[in-house]
Amino acid sequence: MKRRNFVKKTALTSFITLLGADIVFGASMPKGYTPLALQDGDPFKLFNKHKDMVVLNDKPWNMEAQAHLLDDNITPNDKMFIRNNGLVPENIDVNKWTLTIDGESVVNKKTYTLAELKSKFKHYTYQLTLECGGNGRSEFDPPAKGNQWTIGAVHCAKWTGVRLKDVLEDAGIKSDAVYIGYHSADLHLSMDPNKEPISRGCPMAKALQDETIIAFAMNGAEIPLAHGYPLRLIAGGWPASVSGKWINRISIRNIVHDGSKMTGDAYKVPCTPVAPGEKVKEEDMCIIESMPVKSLITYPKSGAIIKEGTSLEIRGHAWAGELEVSKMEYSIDFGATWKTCAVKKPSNRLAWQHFSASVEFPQKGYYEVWARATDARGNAQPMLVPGWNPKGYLNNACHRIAVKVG
Ligand SMILES: Nc1nc2c(c(=O)[nH]1)N[C@H]1C(S)=C(S)[C@@H](COP(=O)(O)O)O[C@H]1N2
Ligand SMILES: [Mo]
Repeated sequence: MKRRNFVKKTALTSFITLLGADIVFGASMPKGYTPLALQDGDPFKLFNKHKDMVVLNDKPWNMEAQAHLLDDNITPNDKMFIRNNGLVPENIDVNKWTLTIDGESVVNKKTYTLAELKSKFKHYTYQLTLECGGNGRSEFDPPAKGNQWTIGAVHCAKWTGVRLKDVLEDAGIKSDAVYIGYHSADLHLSMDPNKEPISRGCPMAKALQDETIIAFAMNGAEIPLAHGYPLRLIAGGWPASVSGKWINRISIRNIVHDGSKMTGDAYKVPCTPVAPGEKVKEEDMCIIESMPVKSLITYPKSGAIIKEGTSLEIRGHAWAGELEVSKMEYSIDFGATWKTCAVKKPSNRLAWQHFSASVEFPQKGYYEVWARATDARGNAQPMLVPGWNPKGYLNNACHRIAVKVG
């Protein structure tokens, strides 16, 4: 038998990862053959996603959740949105995967294998909220280009890894360090290996926080391929674009990181409010840091019908970037009056918080339940779409669901 006629071991490993099951006779699969279960390119099967997830784009893959899918306290893989800027890396060989720490402000450039990272540094597990900066973009008027996210580009999974701080300190941080920037294995849509789809980062203060980790596990298992397998940076509470997937290099920079999607107007908003549609000069745009206060009603699903005279138990999650949510309210009269919801403490800093309330309706008819969170500094969610900005970021308007009584 000629070995070259058979599927390569690396390809086999990635098929097994995608399928989430061992291919028992995988060694006999012809070279270049794609298992049937993956042939149709069905993204739901491909990424193990729930059938109610909504695909926004397939080149690159982008899909979002619906509010009712996000009801779990800890988001499982099948309900996590996917945001890719490039092509998912193929043929990942974990035994050869390394992470290099370099940059102008590193004392000793270092390269770690996955095994070294795992054995050398202490492991930590945190539940961390990741929301795409463009979540809610679809509501801006005039519209902004880009994925038309509604409300579903947020998740709060449990990540396990080593502290970025411990790894950076092991390599040594020079006193002139201001920023870190990640580099990843995904391929630019143009297939040009010299172009990076995305290479973002954060100031040293965020990089050195306890909860900023280099994760190798999610919800107690390997990180799913679409979410950054085998190694991912996680910086909860900041635009999820800071949380680099498939990372293989982190640079300690003596300037604000200038990688792909750090420059121009990407992930930036006008430093001071502008009129809808206004052109904004690059120097008047500021990099988004902590995400604003926001919440989602995850139960019931919008369109719920209940009997007259019964109360409705609503629940959901609220989050506020680097801050805690201190108050959660709901309204059944389009925001004229508000009542308090019970809101729990987060499981750890930067995890979303659960809220619930028992809602009574005065009579038969159509209602909307609106939810509003307020952060520890007193910032409340706006009832309608907030400050327009050219790229459609940071829409934290109150979420609402429709309810019919009787
Ligand atoms: N390497 C890499 N990391 C990335 C991205 C990407 O395209 N490539 N997308 C970023 C953006 S814009 C977001 S919103 C989150 C999405 O994370 P998720 O797909 O796990 O939900 O990953 C971030 N990290
Ligand atoms: Mo994003």
